[in-house]
Amino acid sequence: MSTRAHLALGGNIGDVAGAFIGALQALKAADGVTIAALSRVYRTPPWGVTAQPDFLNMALAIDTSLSPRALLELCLAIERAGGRVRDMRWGPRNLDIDIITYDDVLIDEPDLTIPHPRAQERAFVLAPLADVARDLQLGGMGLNALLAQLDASGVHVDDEATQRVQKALQ
Ligand code: A4P
Ligand code: MG
Repeated sequence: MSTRAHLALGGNIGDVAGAFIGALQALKAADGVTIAALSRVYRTPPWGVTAQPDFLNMALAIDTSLSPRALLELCLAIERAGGRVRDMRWGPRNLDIDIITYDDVLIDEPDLTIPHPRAQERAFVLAPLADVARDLQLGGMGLNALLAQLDASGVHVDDEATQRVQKALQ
């Protein structure tokens, strides 16, 4: 039994593309997870706390036999292994892994909300997600319709980081 889920990766300290590669290799090696598709890597202006460096963001589709909670635990363990540094909400971090969707499952618990409650407002999540899940809907709306409501002008594909990640994951 396998479930399609979507993850979003972000970071803005240190070698973020390198941290993405480490996270993707760990996901690939994890029991019960198969990577189905990788988005391109995007360079994005900081959202929330704006006085911080640009982020790199990407998304992926996975097929998993893990429960949502086991998948969260795996993502948090990979963040920790990646040397996650986090002092401030929405502040700088080297690696952030968010679960955006888990099939069409809805979860609203203190430490786990799926779909991710802020994904719809974030071009840095929606643009990469559209690479791997063109027909996905969030809150009943398609990704492109959601993106059209947002200012995505600063969100650009980073070709160099994209090539580096794709090459490492071949
Ligand atoms: N948690 C609950 N639901 C989920 C979920 N669906 N996926 C809990 C993952 N985690 C989930 O996470 C804190 C806790 O959220 C986890 O331990 C888990 O139990 P966090 O990532 O440390 O949260 P945070 O940073 O305090 O707040 P928030 O809003 O979740 O931050 P985000 O969403 O991680 O955003 N700008 C750009 N351009 N690109 C970015 O990637 N990222 C952030 C941080 C701010 N600005 C950004 C970016
Ligand atoms: Mg997070």
